[in-house]
Amino acid sequence: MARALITGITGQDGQHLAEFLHGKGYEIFGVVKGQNNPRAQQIREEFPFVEVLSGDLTDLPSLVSCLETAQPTEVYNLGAISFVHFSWTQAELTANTTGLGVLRMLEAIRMVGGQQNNPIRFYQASSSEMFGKVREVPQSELTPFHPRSPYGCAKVFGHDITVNYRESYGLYACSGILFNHEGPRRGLEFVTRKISNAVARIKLGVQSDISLGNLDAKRDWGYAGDYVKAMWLMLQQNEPDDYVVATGETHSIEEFLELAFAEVGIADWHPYVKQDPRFFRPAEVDLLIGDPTKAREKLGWKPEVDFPGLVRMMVRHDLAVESAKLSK
Ligand code: NAP
Ligand code: F7E
Repeated sequence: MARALITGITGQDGQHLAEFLHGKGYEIFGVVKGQNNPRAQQIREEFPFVEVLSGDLTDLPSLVSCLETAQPTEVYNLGAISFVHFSWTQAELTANTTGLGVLRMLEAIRMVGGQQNNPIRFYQASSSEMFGKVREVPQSELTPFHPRSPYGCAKVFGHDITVNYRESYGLYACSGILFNHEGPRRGLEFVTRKISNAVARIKLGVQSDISLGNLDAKRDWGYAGDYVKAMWLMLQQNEPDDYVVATGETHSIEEFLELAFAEVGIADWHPYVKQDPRFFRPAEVDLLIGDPTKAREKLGWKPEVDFPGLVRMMVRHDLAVESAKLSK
């Protein structure tokens, strides 16, 4: 039976991936950090088919122990300090978790190995943030990296060490260079969910406005539910490789605002949006747009949810959640 070990199970992608792999009949183990992490209980309640294991990407013995218990056929390394803005505040923690954490997991895999004739396959969650100050548009697997944040620098290390371990030790190790992907499970610190949640609350009269940073930034935004399928597909190929996963379209934050407010019947968003210097970054990534040709041609992957569909899904979800809170 296929067995998957997922780090970052409490995050957006971990939850989508667990749901997807469960549908494929996998036995699933999820790594949760901390001695009393409140999100562990949420995972046990919402995903009873996931066996929760205690582990931390900054603690090699705990990763070895997780692998020994789970005996996985596939490892998905989704755990990370993932909020770019926060990575300037705790750059060392970010380097240790998001960067060195990958090396620790690769070393743990080398130590534990996997079943004979069925070595562990490894997926690394690389990021479009590695392209940073982009050298070309759109960005493909061959575009040079120029990260613009401690997070981006840590992801470049994680990416390079994954490629290096594949080339040095013959591990089946893949890096998915994923562009932004969102959805109702997105953390409230990220701009799309911050907007969808605020729009719902403004519509319901419990919030008057929203403060944002740089509105000129553009992102290639897709739906997280689509992107976890690409992760799985990468581990089902004959040979390990790296793939850009993206929609190939870019949209501005202003376009997101336009569609989100329109969804609740507000035609002009300007009176509700303020700009606050606290939400600007020391260095910015202005124009990310991915070229997913290789993923389409080799994996047969394509996104199902388009940009308006994504905004609609997020706003409707938050409207339902916020309305339910009010009626309690
Ligand atoms: P997320 O929602 O922020 O989840 C991050 C996960 O990492 C959480 O489960 C968190 O656990 C866990 N984590 C943090 N520190 C850890 C540690 N020391 N040891 C073990 N686990 C730790 O992120 P996401 O959006 O699902 O993204 C998944 C992965 O893809 C991340 O590596 C992210 O950097 C990468 N990525 C994301 C995107 C995107 O657009 N979503 C795009 C490209 C790449 P707690 O809940 O306990 O904090
Ligand atoms: O910012 C601008 C901000 O925090 C998007 C992570 O999953 O995707 C994500 O990183 C843009 C930036 O995501 C606010 O300056 C304006 O230009 O939603 P975000 P991100 O930085 O793109 C990549 C691919 C990852 O790998 C990461 O793990 O929006 N922006 N005003 C704002 N951003 C936030 N968060 N809050 C604001 O108020």
